[in-house]
Amino acid sequence: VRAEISYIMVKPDGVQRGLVGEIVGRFERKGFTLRGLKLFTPGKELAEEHYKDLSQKPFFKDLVDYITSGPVVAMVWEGDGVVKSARKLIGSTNPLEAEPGTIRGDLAVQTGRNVVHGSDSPENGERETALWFGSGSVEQWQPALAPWLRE
Ligand code: DAT
Ligand code: MG
Repeated sequence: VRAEISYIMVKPDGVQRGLVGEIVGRFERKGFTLRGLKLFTPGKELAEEHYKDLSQKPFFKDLVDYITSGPVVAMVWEGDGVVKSARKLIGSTNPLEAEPGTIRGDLAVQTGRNVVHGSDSPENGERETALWFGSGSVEQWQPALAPWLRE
């Protein structure tokens, strides 16, 4: 079976606020495997495709403007159950409702500036990875620590 992957992104506010290391570190320390990482400013077309399920929402334009407002750090993380676990590490969409200890709970105050994205299903993990990295373009490697993380 194919390894589960999640598309995780530090949004422009997270990059501007110098939170990249903090956020990457949380996924590293948890024990997931980094498969891809790049910094760049996404275009409107990419942002709209990424958030296409929300295209009818009143906040869609603001959301696309925000995501395209500066560089993001696009990442792919792999691991058993990574999609659901990453959502837990990230916390609720509204940072004021996110539990302390989560990224949004610790580092953000507003839904429109919630510093990080995480895929909501394994299917979307694949879809978003293909969208942001191109299919087949993420690295495949075996961390030397793997036997110390999984029996
Ligand atoms: P999540 O990012 O937790 O998966 P989502 O997929 O429902 O949340 O929405 C994507 C992003 O859209 C979210 O991170 C911030 C923005 N957003 C969602 N609901 C919003 C709202 N009610 N008002 C403003 N922005 C919203
Ligand atoms: Mg979502």
